[in-house]
Amino acid sequence: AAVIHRGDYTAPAYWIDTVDLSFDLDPAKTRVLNKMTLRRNPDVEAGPLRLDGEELNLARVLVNGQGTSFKMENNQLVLENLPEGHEPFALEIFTTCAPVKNTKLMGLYVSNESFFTQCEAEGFRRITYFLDRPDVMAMYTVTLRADKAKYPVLLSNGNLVEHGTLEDGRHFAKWVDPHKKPSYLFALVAGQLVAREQRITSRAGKEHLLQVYVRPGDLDKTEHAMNSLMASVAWDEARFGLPLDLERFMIVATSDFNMGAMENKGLNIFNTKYVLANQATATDVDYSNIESVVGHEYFHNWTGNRITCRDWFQLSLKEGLTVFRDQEFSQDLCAEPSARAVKRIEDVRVLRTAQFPEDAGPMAHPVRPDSYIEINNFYTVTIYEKGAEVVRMMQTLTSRVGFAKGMTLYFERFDGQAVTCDDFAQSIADANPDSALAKLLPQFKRWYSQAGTPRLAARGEYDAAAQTYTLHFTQSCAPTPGQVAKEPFVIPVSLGLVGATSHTDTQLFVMTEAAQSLTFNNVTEEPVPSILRGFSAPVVLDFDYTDAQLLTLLANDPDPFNRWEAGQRLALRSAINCIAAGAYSTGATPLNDAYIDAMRAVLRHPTLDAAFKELVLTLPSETYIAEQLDVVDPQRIHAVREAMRLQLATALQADWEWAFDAHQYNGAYEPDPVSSGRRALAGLALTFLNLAAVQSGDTVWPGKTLQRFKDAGNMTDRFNALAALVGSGHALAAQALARFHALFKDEALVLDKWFALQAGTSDRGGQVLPAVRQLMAHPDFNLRNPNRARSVIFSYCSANPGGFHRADAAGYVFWADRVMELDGINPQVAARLARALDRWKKLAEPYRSAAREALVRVAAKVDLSNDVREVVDRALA
Ligand code: B3K
Ligand code: ZN
Repeated sequence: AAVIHRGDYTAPAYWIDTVDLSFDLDPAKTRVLNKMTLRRNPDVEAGPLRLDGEELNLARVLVNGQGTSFKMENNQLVLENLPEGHEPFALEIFTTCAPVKNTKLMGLYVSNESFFTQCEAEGFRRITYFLDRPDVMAMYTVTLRADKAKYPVLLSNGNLVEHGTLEDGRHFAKWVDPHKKPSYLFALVAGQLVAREQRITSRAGKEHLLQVYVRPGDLDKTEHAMNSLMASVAWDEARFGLPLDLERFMIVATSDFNMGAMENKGLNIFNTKYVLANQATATDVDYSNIESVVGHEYFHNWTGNRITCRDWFQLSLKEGLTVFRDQEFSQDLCAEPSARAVKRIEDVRVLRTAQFPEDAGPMAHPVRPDSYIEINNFYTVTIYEKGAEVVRMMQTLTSRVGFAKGMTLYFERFDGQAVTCDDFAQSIADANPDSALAKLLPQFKRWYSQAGTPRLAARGEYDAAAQTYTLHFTQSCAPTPGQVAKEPFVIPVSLGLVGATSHTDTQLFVMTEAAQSLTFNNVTEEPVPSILRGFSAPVVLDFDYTDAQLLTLLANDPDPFNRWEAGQRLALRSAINCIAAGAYSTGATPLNDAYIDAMRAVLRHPTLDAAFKELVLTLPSETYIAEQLDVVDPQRIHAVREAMRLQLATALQADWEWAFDAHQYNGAYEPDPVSSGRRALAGLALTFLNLAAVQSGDTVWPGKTLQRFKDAGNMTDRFNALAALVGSGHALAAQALARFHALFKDEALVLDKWFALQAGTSDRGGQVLPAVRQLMAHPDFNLRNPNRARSVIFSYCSANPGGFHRADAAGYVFWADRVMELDGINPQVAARLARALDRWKKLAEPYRSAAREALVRVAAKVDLSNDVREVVDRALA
């Protein structure tokens, strides 16, 4: 397959100004009439028109109403005899496609007897022949025709300008989008749907209609999505002065969707997982995810849609920026500063457990990649989450007000255009000419061009006589595929000094060289440095803290992020020491008394909030521990972490009992951060109480947990109780699981949780894989539905290292079989699964050889998709 290079970008030979699409919707054979006006691009040498198309049946091509000659060249319709000159001409293309056969869920497809589209990145070419690239922006008019009884609702982008009935029980709707857009933002929906509606008035006094469309029966689960949408509209106006630019803004939910959601102009299409919620079926985490994703897609309306990407190498221009915006949105919705910090810790945890491994593995790529084979493989945590960190550093280097000014300049310069990451960075810098960003811009942009996670090493030196404290910093970055040597990054280091009784204010140190020092004066006692507060840069910080220093930070650091981080470092150190010593047998006690006492102090702390306590008392994940090691024995990591959990459970038993009693609350359900923090801590307490009970043979807590499972007034408490029973391996788990299934057999999203819990549960002697095979044979399992496939297969292969990495290689055999099976159905989903073995080269034997063998078996399949081929070839390279 062809490698596409960023350096090869050329502007298109033609522009498409208008598109008039008519659809006769039919699941087996949908007819698409595409009438365009085009003109030659005067800035580009004249050449043929090459239109992309995939799995289409071509019936007719007319140029200015006349038949014309054309040829087909690898999925392109090539027209050579087009009118000379630069006048616009009309091109009419008539094709058909088969939505019901579309299992890739790209282009036009059928889900639950309704029609949906997904066009980003290159799905529009599966609907009609087109210049399917984001720098071709056109005005769209869309007419939909379909059977009225089967498809009463007909939606597309923009405004509904006409609708009516046709012969034979059919009807039509005509939509005009008032904004020009790239093809990847096109959408249509047709089916039996109902909407929650809300009229709002913007700050500027404009009226808008907001709609959330779902299947009949799901309307009682749309209130939270609508509230999140209203909050998003208000936030973007208040924080960035960006108003809603449409009369009507629609969200539609579908249960068959490859990813989270899609920001089609005025017609966002969502995975049901990120729309539907009520207290009986959704957890606090679901509520919070819905708020983020609704915000994220809405914020794309400006960052992505009004200004879009020139080419797909610029993907982080819209994705990194929009993730940054949705993270800021969720933080700004928090009433308490401590809740903001909790959100920051959660975001960093995602970055470090998913993006750092990506940046250290075979798929490592810069935030602005240099090449790809399949663009769908580059919707990654690097583009999204690391991209967001790069934008966050720009804000840190220009201030919050300065960054907002930069956004304003960006829209003044580029509204309505398809641009690059350079254009964005230049705007932020130019609006802040005196900022550190403006002074360092060329070097700062290495964050876009160099892959890999930089390491920032620091060493402290205290001079008691001179009363100075000096921090000596060095930075480095390991080689990544295709990039051997790296130049120094601009690293904004937010820091302060913490003493036994006092501490300095936070200051910003901007590191630019390979080695640099910073001296503090008038330091009267040897301090503990609190470095990288709030995780001010996406780097690994190496500082040789003593346990005593970490305990000081955990107790006294005014920065909540570093306070949490100190606890994580202590736990990580115990885990690594225990793994290295091989002392991982049953009964091992990796944690020392000082750590246990410190955890008790946090748990019982009178003023810290519950959500923060829950984060501190959650041990680093097996994946995160593995990332710290050069050679990974997943079973040993699993055993050590389990021993640590058991130790926390038993040593703090009385404290967990107190924590559960103090934080369980049976009043009205509210998904706000304070109440959900309380539920999270009560849930963690139950988990530990059940672990301890299984160990001691106690029956009281498992019994109480089962009762709570039965009585719970909301899904968060109910699921936490179920998970506590299942996670402890207690015999009561089986009946709770059966009851849960019976209660929620008609709720697809709840069944996904039921499957995921069992596939992701702690492995005790290899029971998970046989259970996973049984789950796949369950009547409710369906490999074609991405949510369901993920709930079983990904929960096992990607989120259960202790269960997946088996010494007998059966986990890898299962993985290879599923990758190949899924590849025949949905290559995008298969390629995500293929990444579960990204880090195989770090594995100890026998895992390493077995993992390689599984990868080789997949790579040997002849008709593999480009998607999976790119992933496995890079892994084996
Ligand atoms: N922009 C979409 C991603 C579409 C990916 C297609 N493979 C969702 C989002 O980031 O908002
Ligand atoms: Zn996005």
